[in-house]
Amino acid sequence: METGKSTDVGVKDLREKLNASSKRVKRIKMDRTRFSDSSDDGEASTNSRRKNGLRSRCQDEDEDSKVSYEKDRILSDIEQYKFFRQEEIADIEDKINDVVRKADKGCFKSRTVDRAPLRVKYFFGEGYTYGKQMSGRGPGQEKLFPKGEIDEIPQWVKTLVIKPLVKHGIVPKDFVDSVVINDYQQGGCIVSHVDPLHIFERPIISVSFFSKSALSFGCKFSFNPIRTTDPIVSIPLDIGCVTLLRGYAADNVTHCIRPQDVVERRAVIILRRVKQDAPRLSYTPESQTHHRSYVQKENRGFKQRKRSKMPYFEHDDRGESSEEEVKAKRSRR
Ligand SMILES: O=C(O)CCC(=O)C(=O)O
Repeated sequence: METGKSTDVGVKDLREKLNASSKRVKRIKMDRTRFSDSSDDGEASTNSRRKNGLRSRCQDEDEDSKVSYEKDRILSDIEQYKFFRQEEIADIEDKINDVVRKADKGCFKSRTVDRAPLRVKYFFGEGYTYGKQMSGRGPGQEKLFPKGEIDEIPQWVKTLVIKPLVKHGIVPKDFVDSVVINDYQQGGCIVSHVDPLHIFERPIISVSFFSKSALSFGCKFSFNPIRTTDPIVSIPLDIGCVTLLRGYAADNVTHCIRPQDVVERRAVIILRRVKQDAPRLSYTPESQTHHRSYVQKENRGFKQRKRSKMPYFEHDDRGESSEEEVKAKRSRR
């Protein structure tokens, strides 16, 4: 039995309370038509199939209704809220800039900061191996870093971000023990992934800053040059907007930030809770050595990339979401 850990159930309870006092929280009605989704292109390709006489009208209708059913399932497990005021947003953005400055001065532990050319990740509270850091790759292999190897959650995140979420009944007190700040430059992205199911409880909460973007579901990425298929559905990520993913939206479909949806600098604070039984690396001289050499290699690579030509995008290998992506990447290695 889990002790001392609030689970989804606790969140639901609080949300019931929240519903009772819904005047305090303005729930954003998700505009399901504002963003492009696969239905437009779906129609185009459906038309061409019709022309070619490859499929019957019934098959097309079946497919359309499957897509719209999946869209509905995704959207029904997403919540968005807007309650941060302009001044609060500005304060949080200042604090994010402080984090960037501190990291540039080398004030954080090495595993707190993960740099890539068009996005930097800052881990607080808990961090985990992903992408190239993993000896065994692929979803399900991620492990938490040993306790103490990541900087603690900054006090400002607790006061300015988590406290208001608790106050508005969005998360129970003490739910969040892992905070990640992603700082994207224009054209930065996060490839399609599912946040590791064995590492993180649901919901996954995020708050967006600096500029608007979009969270896309069900895209497939291909690289060199980077391209994505059309999403099954995209939702807007406005400045200061809080987004919660759970259920189908969190577990059964991948999500991503597409490079074309980061039109200027953008940051997001991701707030999660690690599972009590999440696998964790132990303190071993070996893991330390492995990590140190990984960081040195990465830093060298980063400097070289910076010196030569910055690539158009950066992706981490996290959440290789489809067989095709895995195969495509392996064939290039
Ligand atoms: O940038 C975002 O809003 C989402 C980022 C994300 O999904 C992740 O870092 O796991």
